[in-house]
Amino acid sequence: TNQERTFLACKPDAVQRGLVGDIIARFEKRGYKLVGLKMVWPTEEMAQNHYADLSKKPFFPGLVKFFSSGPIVCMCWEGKDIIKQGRQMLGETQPLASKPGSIRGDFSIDLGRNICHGSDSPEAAEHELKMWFPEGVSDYTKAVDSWIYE
Ligand code: DAT
Ligand code: MG
Repeated sequence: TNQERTFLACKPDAVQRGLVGDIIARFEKRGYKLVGLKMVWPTEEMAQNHYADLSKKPFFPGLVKFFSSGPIVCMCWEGKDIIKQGRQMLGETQPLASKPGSIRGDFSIDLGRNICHGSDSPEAAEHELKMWFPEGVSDYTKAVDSWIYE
């Protein structure tokens, strides 16, 4: 189905470094549909909830502090296979292991400053979209879709 949706975010480092436009442009140019977009400054509690799966990890406190250190840009992207494709377009968690051409491989170096987030499964996407877009997203038709999908 073409209607799959995922949650992607530009982390505080991406906002500070002025990379938001570049990140959005990659998904737009590929042909995916932006259906939700907003800036949010996460509280520590929101950061803890977002990364709840990692709460036992030694790096969790630092991760929460970083994620709540400034505004992030929350996005909902829609399209065929977007959950998996989105992860591939981000690159590896470790920027040094990310290929050139991926967002992390092109724009970042350190693990704790890897500039972007993407849901890693359909279950995570559903959970994260509910958390960051409780108001819902925009259902609309994109006129170019017949030039992107056959
Ligand atoms: P991803 O962001 O690729 O989904 P993740 O969910 O495993 O990766 O971890 C969330 C973030 O936590 C990751 O983007 C950077 C940070 N992180 C992950 N593993 C880490 C580690 N071993 N040391 C420090 N920070 C780490
Ligand atoms: Mg993750």
